[in-house]
Amino acid sequence: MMQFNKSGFDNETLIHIYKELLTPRLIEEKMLVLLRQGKIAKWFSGIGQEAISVGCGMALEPDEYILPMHRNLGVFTTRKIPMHRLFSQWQGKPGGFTKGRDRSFHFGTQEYHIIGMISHLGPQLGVADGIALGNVLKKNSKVTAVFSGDGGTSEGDFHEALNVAAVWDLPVIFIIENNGYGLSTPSNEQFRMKQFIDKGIGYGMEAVQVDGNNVLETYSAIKSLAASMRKKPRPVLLECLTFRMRGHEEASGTKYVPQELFDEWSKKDPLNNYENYLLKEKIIDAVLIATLRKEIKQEIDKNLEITFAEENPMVDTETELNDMYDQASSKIYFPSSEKKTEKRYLDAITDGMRQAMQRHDNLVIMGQDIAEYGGVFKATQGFVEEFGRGRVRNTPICESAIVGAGFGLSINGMKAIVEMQFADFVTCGFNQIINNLAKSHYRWGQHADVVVRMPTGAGVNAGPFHSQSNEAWFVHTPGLKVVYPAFPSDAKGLLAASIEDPNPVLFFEHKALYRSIAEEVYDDYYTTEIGKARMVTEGNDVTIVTYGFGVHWALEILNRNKSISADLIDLRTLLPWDKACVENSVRKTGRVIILHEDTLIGGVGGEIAAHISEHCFESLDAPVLRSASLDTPVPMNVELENNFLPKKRFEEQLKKLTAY
Ligand SMILES: Cc1ncc(C[n+]2csc(CCOP(=O)(O)OP(=O)(O)O)c2C)c(N)n1
Repeated sequence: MMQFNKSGFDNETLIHIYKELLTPRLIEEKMLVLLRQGKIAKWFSGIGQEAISVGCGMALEPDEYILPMHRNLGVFTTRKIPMHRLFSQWQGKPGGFTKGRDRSFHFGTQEYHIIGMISHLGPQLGVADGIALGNVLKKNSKVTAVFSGDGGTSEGDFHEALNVAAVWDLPVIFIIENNGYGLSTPSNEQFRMKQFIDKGIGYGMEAVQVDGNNVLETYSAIKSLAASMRKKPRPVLLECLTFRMRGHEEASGTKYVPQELFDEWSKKDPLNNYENYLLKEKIIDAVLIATLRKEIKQEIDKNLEITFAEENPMVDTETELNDMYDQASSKIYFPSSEKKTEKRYLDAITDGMRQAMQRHDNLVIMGQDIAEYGGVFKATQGFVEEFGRGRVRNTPICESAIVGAGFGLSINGMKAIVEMQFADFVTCGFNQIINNLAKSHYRWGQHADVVVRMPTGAGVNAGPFHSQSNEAWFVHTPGLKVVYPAFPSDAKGLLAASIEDPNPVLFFEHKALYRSIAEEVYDDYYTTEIGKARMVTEGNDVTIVTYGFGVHWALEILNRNKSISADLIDLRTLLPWDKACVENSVRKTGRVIILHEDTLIGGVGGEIAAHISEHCFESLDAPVLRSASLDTPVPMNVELENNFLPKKRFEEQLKKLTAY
């Protein structure tokens, strides 16, 4: 018999908790009926685990963020989201939260301070860190709760997020629903430690274990932890022991779970036990139970009618495409004085960032070794002294959690710059960029105000892992912006524009340009429009479309070959790219070569070449050429590296093209 401790609870509260526990159970029972009737397609059941969601939903303040998972219906119902909105969300109807674009619990809502999951099970943990960091910086004494299944804890994201939260004393309750299975895989094939609270010591973090099926225990534990964390910010790991009483999702069945486990855990059902306890204590009676059940069922039926009566979303391609970005107009800032000083490419970046930090006191920079050390390239030298360690943050080596934290800051009304120490290391933060930053606006209207700075490129004899050009990965991802300046003045203006822009921007900075080029750059703050190319030289024979270091190679080669009269286009932004500028030039010259430092296959050049063939075919006097690095990793030895890079081949191709 489950033991309940009702001291500190009045009867009204105890009944209220009962109702909150009953609601998700009855919704789920209805969903199972609808599933059998073929009226819904898929269902992830949380039956048997409701005491955790409900305890959490009730324990936190309504404006404290909760990041639930796929079995946490009780969080949504406890936060009083109208049921028909949930049903419409599950049915892909417009009354849901994602305009029919995402399913089940994959949505967030600022109105209810719930930030839903993406499928990948771990990324929400780092996002919770960012939300909590925002609260710490705002000094608003709020806690954040985030859920993980026991299976999800095997992901690197779990480790990274707990580690960051511990190092930064972030007030996050990491709630682990230990239900014994990750899909069909039992715990003993997932991890070796006996219990999750044993991990606390490894992270230097308090860890608490509760009976996850006892709603008074989950509620009290979370309430008292939250109260204490509001006073003394720190993360806590909360392990809730529970069991999944149905299959992973309804179609997967339960054959892989021994019957004895169901028998054992059905005796521990959170709702039945609590109900029996309240009956025994004479706090409720059979009549009240029947009345409450009837009321909730009526509410469910009434709300289902609203959803079923709703039309499917109107299909409008333009809306689909427009919603990829937050369209909030990005104002162009002009320098307020003409004063210019010679700045190297790196100085221009530092200058743009510093002025943005001065203008936006909600802007936070995070990266490895960026604080007192100033970053490996010294882009943030002196920033700690000027802006403090709160906003200029050395991070552990946790790219995924830190990009996720950038998103969390943005959710919490802040702005973030994340410095990759080298662009190559973005692979470790890839998921957060591709699946969280890029897709959140389209999915549920949440912008991701994050700039990821990417020191990129070869020519520094640093070999395959410190020299890559990986912009094409991101150009292929709708929802991102990809910016790549070639000159100091653009580096400053475009970085400032990227920071102003509420959308996620991958900002590429060529390492070999940092200290090798300089020009007169405005001292004042200004922005350069994203998505606009720059015509570097004008001519009539040929169009060269390039960006980054390619611009400087092309300039050098044109200087050596004065007889070639070329439009040299520096794209400056790769997503969205300036199609009009390229088309106009190609229509004038009839010949075009696209040059990039990235490797050939699947590079940005392929996309541009295809566009030109499709839209400028009648103007072409020669085949569209591409010049790119060899399709190999970037080799270290200087001669091998020079052979890898396209500069020499480009010169030959250019001459061939003009002679065609
Ligand atoms: C990165 C990733 N790998 C695999 C999956 C497929 N998958 C979805 S849920 C799940 C099991 C999750 O188990 P657990 O975290 O314990 O949560 P539970 O379902 O038990 O609540 C798996 C393997 C996924 N969604 N994401």
